[in-house]
Amino acid sequence: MKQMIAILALLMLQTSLLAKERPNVLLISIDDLNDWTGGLKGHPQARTPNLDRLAGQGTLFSNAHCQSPVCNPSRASLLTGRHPHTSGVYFLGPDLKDAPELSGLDTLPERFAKHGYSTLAAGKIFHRGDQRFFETYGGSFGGFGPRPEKKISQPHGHPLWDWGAFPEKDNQMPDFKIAKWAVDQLQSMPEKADKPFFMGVGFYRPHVPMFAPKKWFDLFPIDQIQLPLIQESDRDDLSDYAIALTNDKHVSPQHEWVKSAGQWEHAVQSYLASIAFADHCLGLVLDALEASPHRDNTIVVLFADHGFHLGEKQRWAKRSIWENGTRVPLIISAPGYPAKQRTSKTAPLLDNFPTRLEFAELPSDRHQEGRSLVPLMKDSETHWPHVALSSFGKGNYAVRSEHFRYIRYLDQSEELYDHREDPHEWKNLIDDPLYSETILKHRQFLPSKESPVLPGNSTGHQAYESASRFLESN
Ligand SMILES: [Ca+2]
Ligand SMILES: [Ca+2]
Repeated sequence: MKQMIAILALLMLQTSLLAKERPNVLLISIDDLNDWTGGLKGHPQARTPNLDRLAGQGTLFSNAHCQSPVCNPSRASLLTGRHPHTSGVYFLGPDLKDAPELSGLDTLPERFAKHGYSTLAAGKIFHRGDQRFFETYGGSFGGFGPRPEKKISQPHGHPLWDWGAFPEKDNQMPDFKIAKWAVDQLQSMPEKADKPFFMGVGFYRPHVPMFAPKKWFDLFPIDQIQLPLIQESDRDDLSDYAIALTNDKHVSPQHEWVKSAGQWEHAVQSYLASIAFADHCLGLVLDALEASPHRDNTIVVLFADHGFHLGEKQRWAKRSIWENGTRVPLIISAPGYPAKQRTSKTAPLLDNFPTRLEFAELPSDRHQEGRSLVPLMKDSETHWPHVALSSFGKGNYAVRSEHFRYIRYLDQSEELYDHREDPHEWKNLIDDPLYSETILKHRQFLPSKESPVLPGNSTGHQAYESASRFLESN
């Protein structure tokens, strides 16, 4: 008996030692941030010194893409490692716990908790209900933030759709409070804790309303704002279905309205200001990590959940499977891995789950639909024939490889873009015989099995249903 107790005690000691040696994980998300960052160069005026600093400490995946251009399905996919076409969670609803394919699965923080991590978060990591998935949840601190009594710029439409300088001070902003919460945690967490930590920090800007204090707007004088490059005839080579799917029944403003109301520059300024503010909040957290005893034993992962149009293809916001809708920042910094690294190999956000498991030396999970990105962090030029699949409703898919984007919609219309020559995706090459082999190759990545769309009444559901009127003629 004594011997058994001694063996047990030794085993427990070993387990706790192992746990202590494991790296901490800091998972940072930025809501609705497209490629307007210093590293991705989506807009020449984007000001993101702290994202750039983090990229300098690790690997910037310059060709990273969400699996769905909507918050809920993108995050559900990343946090469970399942594609939307596997789960049926294609749109803003249902909640991942109401999807039969996902309800019994560990989410990423739950998996880490099972393996001896303490898990904590504040802000928006999951689309909603973060407190269900973390042992400690600091709060949303007001989420999308305070709003003025009267809308500033867009009087009509969805209550969240507005932009302008508001409120007065940084400390009135939820993201600032979330950053302060994370700073407090990093400062108070002892160096020799019993368990490593998995901390989520989810920022809400630049998601609408695109509000930030005036000083962030002052960085981008309105008379110097550069509008996104667009081609007036860009939509002429798209199917009616593609245009309807990405415009009809959407809650975002119509591009014609934005232009005629003289708001285009102001909205671009507001997005840039919101990004600069979110980046500032990120900087507070990075400073605290660097000043803490955890700096050399913490993996930092930063992602945004999907892209955002600001007039490109004559449309606004998310909910498209073009480059503007799917390209996101993804940065991973890990102790012992190269710094200042950049790779243009394709990285789906879905790969985050298996990547985290490998870093923390937790058992791999063969049911994961992504793959670990660790080989790319060891050698950014390694052979990587993998693609990112993004969907917007069953039957609507984009396949993004290193150089191409191939799209096929439910009406069977298709698009192909060559990013080596056409970074704005202006020229649909689908009928160009020079690309027939490339098209065939990309078609092979379309899923052979698709879950039906789980019901809901979101903008995505409505747009998807509305666009279906074009199917009858085919
Ligand atoms: Ca989002
Ligand atoms: Ca075009």
